Amino acid sequence: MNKTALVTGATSGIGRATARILAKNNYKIILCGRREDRLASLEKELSEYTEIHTLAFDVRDKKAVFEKINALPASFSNIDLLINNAGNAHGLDPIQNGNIDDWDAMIDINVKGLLYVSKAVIPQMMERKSGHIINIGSTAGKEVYPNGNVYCATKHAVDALNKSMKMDLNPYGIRVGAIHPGLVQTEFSEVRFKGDKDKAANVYKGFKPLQPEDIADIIHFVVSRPYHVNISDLVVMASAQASATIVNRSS
Ligand code: NDP
Ligand code: 8X3
Repeated sequence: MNKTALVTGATSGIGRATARILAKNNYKIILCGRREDRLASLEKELSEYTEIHTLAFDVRDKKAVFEKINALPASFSNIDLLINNAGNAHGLDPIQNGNIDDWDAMIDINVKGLLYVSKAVIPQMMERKSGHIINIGSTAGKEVYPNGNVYCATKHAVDALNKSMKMDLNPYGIRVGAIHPGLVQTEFSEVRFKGDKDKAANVYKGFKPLQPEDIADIIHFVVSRPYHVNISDLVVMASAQASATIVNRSS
């Protein structure tokens, strides 16, 4: 029987690329995100390969998260694979100039949203004593960089939650692992810089950044290992990147 994957943040970037590779590898997919037009067009694209179900909700909306996931049709309700991917950075300011709405958004989406979705999905995994959760962290969850403050804090939280989930869910046979990418060329920087495309493009200038498909490919590798193998913590950067602040832009 084909496995079922729920992918948050499937309307763009890493989540969309992951949905695509999983669909082509026989997973049934639950596509999640807020932008319904994008969910619909991805559903249309991927229905050629597999069964697709779409769920439009904001991960910050606790009630909606539980209502939507609890109301999944029977054919999608046993989720084998949860990809906790939805998230963004909002702003890049020194702490003293930080925008409180940006801080709220990052904490509410990247940390609390991930927790809500996990809480909604985990019980049926526990019942079946099987499942796999992939948390998308970041190199920002392993080191901090100037002005990254709250975004880095949320990704450090994802790193901690990943480790904790792995311990707590261990008795239930549920695999848990995180992938921590460095710079990936997605809509991430456009969101961070509030639609400023030039500023966003500068982030990826002068070197070959990771592409969302690179991360999706790694996610597929991780989830296709035999059951006794759990890749629990994986950092991946572009070859030109050595740390959050060291990027060889002449490459
Ligand atoms: P994108 O901006 O391209 O995609 C972000 C996705 O998250 C979208 O599908 C968006 O969907 C969804 N999302 C954002 N806010 C919400 C919300 N409130 N409720 C539901 N869904 C939401 O960025 P990436 O693909 O790059 O980011 C995906 C993950 O990867 C994030 O967790 C990010 O922190 C992480 N990451 C990114 C890196 C990068 O350099 N790009 C590096 C390391 C980690 P919609 O707007 O439709 O709701
Ligand atoms: C995204 C990578 O370096 O912009 O998490 O924080 S970075």
